[in-house]
Amino acid sequence: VASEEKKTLQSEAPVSGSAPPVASSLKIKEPDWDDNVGYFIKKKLRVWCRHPSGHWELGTIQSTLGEEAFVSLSNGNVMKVSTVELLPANPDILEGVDDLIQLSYLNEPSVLYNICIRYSRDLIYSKAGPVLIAVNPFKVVQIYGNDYVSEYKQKFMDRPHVYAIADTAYDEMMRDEVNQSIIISGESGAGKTETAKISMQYFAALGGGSCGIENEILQTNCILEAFGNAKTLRNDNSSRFGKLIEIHFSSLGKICGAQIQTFLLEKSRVVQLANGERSYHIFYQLCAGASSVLKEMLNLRMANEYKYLNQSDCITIDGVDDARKFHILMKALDVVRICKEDQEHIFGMLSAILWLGNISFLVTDNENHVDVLADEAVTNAARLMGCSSQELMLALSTHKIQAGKDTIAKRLTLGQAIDTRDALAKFIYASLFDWLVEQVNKSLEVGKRRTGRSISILDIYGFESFQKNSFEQFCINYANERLQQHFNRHLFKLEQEDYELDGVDWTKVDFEDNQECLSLFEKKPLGLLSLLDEESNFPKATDLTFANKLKQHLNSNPCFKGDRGRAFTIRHYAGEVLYDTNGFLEKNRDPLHSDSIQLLSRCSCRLLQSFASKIGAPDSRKQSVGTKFKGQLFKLMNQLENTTPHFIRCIKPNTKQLPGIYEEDLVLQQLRCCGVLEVVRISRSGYPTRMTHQEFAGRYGFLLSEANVSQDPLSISVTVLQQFNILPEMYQVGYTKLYLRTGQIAVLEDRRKQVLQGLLGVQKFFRGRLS
Ligand code: AD9
Ligand code: MG
Repeated sequence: VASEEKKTLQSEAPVSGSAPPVASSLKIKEPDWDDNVGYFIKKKLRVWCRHPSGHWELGTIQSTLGEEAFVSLSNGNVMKVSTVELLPANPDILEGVDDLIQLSYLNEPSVLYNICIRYSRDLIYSKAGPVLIAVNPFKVVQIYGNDYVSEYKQKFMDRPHVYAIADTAYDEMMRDEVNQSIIISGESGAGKTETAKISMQYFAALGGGSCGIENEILQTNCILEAFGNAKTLRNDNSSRFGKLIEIHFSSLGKICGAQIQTFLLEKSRVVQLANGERSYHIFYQLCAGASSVLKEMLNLRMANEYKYLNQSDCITIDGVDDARKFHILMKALDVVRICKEDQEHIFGMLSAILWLGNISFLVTDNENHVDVLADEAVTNAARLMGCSSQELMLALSTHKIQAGKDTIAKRLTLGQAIDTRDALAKFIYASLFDWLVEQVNKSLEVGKRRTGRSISILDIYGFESFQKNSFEQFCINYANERLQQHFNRHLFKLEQEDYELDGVDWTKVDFEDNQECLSLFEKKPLGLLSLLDEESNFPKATDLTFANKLKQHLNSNPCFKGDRGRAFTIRHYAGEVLYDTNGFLEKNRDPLHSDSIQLLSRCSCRLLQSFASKIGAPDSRKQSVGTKFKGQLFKLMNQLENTTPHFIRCIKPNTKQLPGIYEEDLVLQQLRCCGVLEVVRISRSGYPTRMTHQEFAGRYGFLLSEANVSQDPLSISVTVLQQFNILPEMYQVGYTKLYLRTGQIAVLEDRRKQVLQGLLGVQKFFRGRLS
């Protein structure tokens, strides 16, 4: 039965890279296309026609016959296609525009092509209305550094760029005294972390660059990446935690401190690796880069001698020098003022974890009970932790249980002993990570935290859909649902509410609200997280009983679908994902036995004692991993809701991590997932430029030829619009604001400039005459 179950799981699983089902509303309608085929033929205008393979090609229609068209392609061939397989293409002049909303036709091939053309010219950034699209170049592109920072700072450059987003956030923060956020999303390997670093570099450069607090903030990247990133099959430097860095600015606009929050580090990676992947970089860096003195002090060996590291046949990364990285890391630790003694503690802890992984067990009876093999692994681990080998061996092979007044030691089976050992290693690593973040934060917290002048940068794991999806993907995708809602609410809901409040006539644009999917996760008592907690607390429960419980209670929810055996499907905003509940309960409980906690609290290592006291404190009723994560996300969303958000969507152009390759299907799937096409549609059908009547009258009122009879800003505004022949469908007049369609403000600005230059000329003329 088990193997049967496995088969169905795999054959039905959505494969990352294949297009998820997309709601039909995402298709952009071209209202005038059906009537215009004739016009396209007459004028020999370009069209997109779809190959049977699904791939789109440019061509011109030669003739039509009923429902069929003959299209001549650029390679000279003529293709016969059904007219439903045709879409209008944009005129040459719009090829590679900066902002997708400038395109006349917004169908999928047009959007894909525009981004592709730009990518081939190394223009990796584009706009989709208010959203920045960043396509990963997988190579060095010469568009960063101080010269570029000043170009953007001085607004000499208007090409889309992370710097432009950072600059806007900064200006809005200074102008409105409202906290800002830059929210970066995208698949694994799409470039989120690099983009976050590029925006941090921008802010650091504003303050003069490479010294003091600015440098400290930049150095945190290398520390957190060493401890929280790892090589995966998708990204050689994959972040295995979520991160929010909040940068604080003084009233003069200089950086005066920062705080980092991290989310849900993937602990399982410390003890278990998929083939071809690595554990956290720091382990390999330490083994490769430690001096011989340090090596001796820590009983350190080569990376390939440790079971936690050698199990995946992957010790090095092409093009990465771990030893060099270790030296850079040590310098960074100095910069954030982690003293040498603490650094040694950190390295000692890492070495202890590696030796724990080498501890092996001997089965001593036919009930599978074990003893710990007393070898150098035990001696070294115990020495580094600051306990005796005896104590460590006991804690790894027995559990004390209370029997009446007596405590008796129950011997562990092989499986239990391995779990106990691994749980200890994971706990030490995760605690070390949290402790390190705490130390970094202490160092970054310079001034008192001020509100109204901060910019937060969020770099969180993107939506994941693999062949096999487990508890980790469950949490990651839940986080992405929350972020997607924030994105939707901000861009669509607020937009519409704004219009309505101001009395503007606005045809509602429907958008996909994912509230239903979020409720599926969060509802009490019958939501995924509550049911998971309930089952985790139930001693006899198994992953299968959990799956059955979900099916029993949630099958009526449209976002949920029970599957065979332990599997279930969630309809996420970005597509369906099939989860296997195998391991859910254990990962959600994340147990550390009280014997292990006691062992740690008796260790002479100060750090281990403090880790133990945190978890062992009587008031620290242990929360499940899922519930804790939910709490963290709520806090995060609360924080973000009090900021003006700026969104960056990173796109991975290929799965090979190579430059110059643009896989259309892969890009399209990502554009659909992140709602970019939807944003473009809404921005375009709306009125992206808006100004209060005061602002508008103040800026353009003087252009009126006759002295305006009224002083009322609203009538001035309307008169300006009429005098400059702005067509009525190009604007809407609200109670408080004027709403203009794309491009209209440029006409007025142009006119204003001309008039001002004219006035300036007249002034010069008179000055010349007077002097
Ligand atoms: V994950 O979800 O953490 O696995 P990210 O963070 O989205 O992922 P990351 O920023 O790590 O991806 O980018 C992956 C790799 O792409 C980097 O290591 C760089 O080699 C490459 N990259 C990304 N952005 C740029 C860029 N702007 N310029 C050059 C880049 N290379
Ligand atoms: Mg990353």
